[in-house]
Amino acid sequence: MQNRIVMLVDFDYFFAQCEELRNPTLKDNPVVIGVYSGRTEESGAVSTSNYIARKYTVKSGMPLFLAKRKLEGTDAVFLPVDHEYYEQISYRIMQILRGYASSLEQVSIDEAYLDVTEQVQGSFEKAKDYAQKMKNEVTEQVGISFSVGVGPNKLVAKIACDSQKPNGLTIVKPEEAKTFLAPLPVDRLLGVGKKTSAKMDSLGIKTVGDLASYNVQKLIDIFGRILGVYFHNAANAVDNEPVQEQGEAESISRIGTLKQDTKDLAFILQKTDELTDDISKELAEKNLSFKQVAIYLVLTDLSSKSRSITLEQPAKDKETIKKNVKELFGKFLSETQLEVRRVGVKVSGFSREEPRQKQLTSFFQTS
Ligand code: DCP
Ligand code: CA
Ligand code: CA
Repeated sequence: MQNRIVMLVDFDYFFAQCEELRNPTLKDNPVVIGVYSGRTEESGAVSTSNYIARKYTVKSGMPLFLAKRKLEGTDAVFLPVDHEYYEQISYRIMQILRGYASSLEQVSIDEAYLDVTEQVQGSFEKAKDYAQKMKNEVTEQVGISFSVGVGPNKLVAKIACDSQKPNGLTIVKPEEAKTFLAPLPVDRLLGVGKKTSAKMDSLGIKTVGDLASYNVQKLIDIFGRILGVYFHNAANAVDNEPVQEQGEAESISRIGTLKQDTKDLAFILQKTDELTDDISKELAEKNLSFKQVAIYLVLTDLSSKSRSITLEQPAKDKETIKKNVKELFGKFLSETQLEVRRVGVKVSGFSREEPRQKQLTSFFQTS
């Protein structure tokens, strides 16, 4: 295979940066974006925060009350997620980035891989100026900063990007890739979770370097052929996965009309459960996980409303949809006097489980 040049772009403190964009006076304050569960005014988790808030050790996923405590005495600003607005900004940036690549693979609302091999004629020197030009254009056109990792494949580009944030530009040339990965803990590799890293630890494998020099046949005996070969290759910075356009729907939704107008939660949930079963089949067929669950409803005065919730972790099961739909409707019904006529359920924020079986198999065959 010809030498490739792959970039991973990851927008900086994305939801919080979007909020700063529409209200620049926030820039000097700690900013925390919260996913409010709605149970009480305080309950919920931190979606993300700007870097000023991070100095006070605020982290994604942390309970909001804890973030509040850490930021006590500061002029911190807490805002709820506004997913639609972030989607719009994301879309505009992705459109600009597309112009810079032969192919672009969006992996989440704030991340995309770009294959720029042809654009920079395979030169890592040129890639640096090229990435800088891309950053400048997005800053000028949209006003959002991002970090970018440049490497010979997706695996190296991703880890390069993570190594320097925010507003980073990190280049790892093919000949530097192995040394670059070697000191990192093994769980930085895609597909090495808690269980696997504990197992590796018991084998004396702590770093990616340890894994790279571990006997591949032993890895195969322990983890099976597909995973064993994958771990061996990944640790040695070998990754032939192409940058693939997804070209897929960004959400899956179903909508239906109730047999009668109602304010009865149980009656509504009968309908939304049917819709959810249907959505869940499509998710399974496409092997997608989702990060957002939304409800849509039309009231008796024909006004339509929607409410959504962002999960802390991607999920793929029906029960998660049903639970969140129930919460969203429960909350909504307590706030309105009108009856509901039509209801809808939507999931979005898709990702695929990684490493995918298919991905690993093709990896195995080509390496
Ligand atoms: N997000 C979330 N819950 C999490 C993690 C992230 O809702 N537990 C959302 C908010 C983030 C967005 O996804 O803005 C992108 O996630 P990143 O992990 O890329 O984090 P940020 O972009 O916020 O920060 P960084 O500058 O570290 O990339
Ligand atoms: Ca980000
Ligand atoms: Ca990200």
